[in-house]
Amino acid sequence: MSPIAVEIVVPAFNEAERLPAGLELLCRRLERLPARAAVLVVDNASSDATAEIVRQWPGGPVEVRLIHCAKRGKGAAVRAGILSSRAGIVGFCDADMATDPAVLDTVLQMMRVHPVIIGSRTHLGSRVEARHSRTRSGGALLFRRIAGRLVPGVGDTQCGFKFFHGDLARQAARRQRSNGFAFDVELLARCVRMGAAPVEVPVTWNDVPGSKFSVLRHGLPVIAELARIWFLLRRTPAVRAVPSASAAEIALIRPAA
Ligand SMILES: Nc1nc2c(ncn2[C@@H]2O[C@H](COP(=O)(O)OP(=O)(O)O)[C@@H](O)[C@H]2O)c(=O)[nH]1
Ligand SMILES: [Mg+2]
Repeated sequence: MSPIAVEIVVPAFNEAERLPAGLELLCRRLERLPARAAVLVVDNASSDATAEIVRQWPGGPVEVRLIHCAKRGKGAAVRAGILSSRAGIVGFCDADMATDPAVLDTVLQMMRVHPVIIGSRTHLGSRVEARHSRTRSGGALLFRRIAGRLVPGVGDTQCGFKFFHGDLARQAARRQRSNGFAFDVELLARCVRMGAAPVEVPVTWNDVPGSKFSVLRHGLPVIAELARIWFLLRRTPAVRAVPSASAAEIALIRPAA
């Protein structure tokens, strides 16, 4: 069997409802990729059957592993997943598969050239099927303004669908300090500081009910996290060397027929 070329981290907190359909969809997609893939579900102290669902997931061509992360938060979970990955390409996506994983084929082909590919709901080619509440959309606008300063040139830092050359992701995650919902901004900014410019791809995005994000509970902490990221990055000099996937790792992905 060929080595695992792509690992996908799925942060999951109390996702017993949404995870089975999400994992099923993701695994079906991954089975058809021209590269061997595995899924790393990262749970932190879910009080429902999330962990059990992953433990009992039937074996198949796509291995599904469970990782426990002691620290709470989406950022902490994704960081733990990336750090336990070993593949040449590492990515993450949400348990609800709000971003249609059908775009994975395109993403993998683009990764032969680009070290960071991210889904973007602001891309003109994207199909955004539903919208958030007005309060959340207003908050998102403010967030985008600030995030745009930290990661210039990126229209949508928060679409939960991002792929990286593995060593680059692991180096960025090792430096990542954000544990909450704003962690994407820090992860991307750290990649940029290592010389890797993110490329945005159009996605089909569907707002799946059951979001764990509450404007009331997470709104202010997320803005505070952005301020902290700004402070952290001010003291981080740019590193020149870009760690990228080796030619051998990229060769594991066959060009599209
Ligand atoms: N492990 C872990 N995952 C989380 C946490 N908070 C959110 N997530 C996951 O992050 C992903 C995105 O969350 P979601 O609730 O869909 O947020 P939204 O799409 O931004 O409204 C889902 O897979 C969640 O299960 C957390 O504290 N720990
Ligand atoms: Mg969601």
